[in-house]
Amino acid sequence: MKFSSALVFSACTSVAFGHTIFQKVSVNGQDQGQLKGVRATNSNNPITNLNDGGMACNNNLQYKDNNIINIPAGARVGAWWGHVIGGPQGSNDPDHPIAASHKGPTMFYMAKVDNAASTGTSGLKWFKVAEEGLSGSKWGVDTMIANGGWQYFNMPMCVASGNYLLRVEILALHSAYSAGGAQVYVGCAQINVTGGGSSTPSNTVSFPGAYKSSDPGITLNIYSGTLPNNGGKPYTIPGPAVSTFPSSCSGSSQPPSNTSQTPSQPSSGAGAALYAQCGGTGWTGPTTCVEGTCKASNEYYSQCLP
Ligand SMILES: [Cu+2]
Repeated sequence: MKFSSALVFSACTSVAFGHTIFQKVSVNGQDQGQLKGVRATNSNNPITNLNDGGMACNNNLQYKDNNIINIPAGARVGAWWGHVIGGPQGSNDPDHPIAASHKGPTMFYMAKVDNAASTGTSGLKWFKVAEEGLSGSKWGVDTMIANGGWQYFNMPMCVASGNYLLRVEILALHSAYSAGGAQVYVGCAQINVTGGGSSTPSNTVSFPGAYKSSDPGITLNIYSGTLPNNGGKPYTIPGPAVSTFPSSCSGSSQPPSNTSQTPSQPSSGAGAALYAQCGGTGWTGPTTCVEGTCKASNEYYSQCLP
């Protein structure tokens, strides 16, 4: 029974159970607003066909507006995931932001576009700007859950200024022991990088096309006994290497002095905005809500909900 231990962790194969949806962005700790400037589906089902056109920015986009989110080069950028649109499903949802069984890497890609609000997704050239795979027994997904659904990266200082689609991805590997079992969760944000340089990476890929089921990081059994630690072996994140950028770039502005490696938190004494974080382990920001009521999703994350 090679896969018996995997089955313990793979309860989430039925519809709408434990899946997740990307649905908002933060910039240097400032929540940009629920469903603002993002392309989000209302289905939390994963994509499992690696040739699906939705591999770029998902399918059946229910939430797509004309907002473009300004992001200074060097900013700390967050992408937020919830089990359903708005966050938890019901008042006590252990599968928000995603079921803990859904171990796997998290990634960010970007593609240069003329107009982030209106562009299509076919033919785009995607470069990877960040990834978190497996470290010891901790996966990128574990970090996202510990952060209350937030997945972070630092916008490169010298990336060319201008419009991009930002592709946010979670790859859940709990059922990846057979081909077609890896679950791709993906969504995109419409962004405009300001104060950057002129660097445009050349190691780009296409979505669909970048991943194959024969990739070592796509079809594999991550379980050793009951531990989802890939048997203690290194895990190879799919896709290209993270792009590198020059350490200094002409024509760029200096980073704001308050840019830090850790997310800054809203300091307004007036309370958190609707859907913003209002509590949880380690939270030092506002614990009251300007709008809505502060409700705990789990020990790590409370959120202002209507
Ligand atoms: Cu799931």
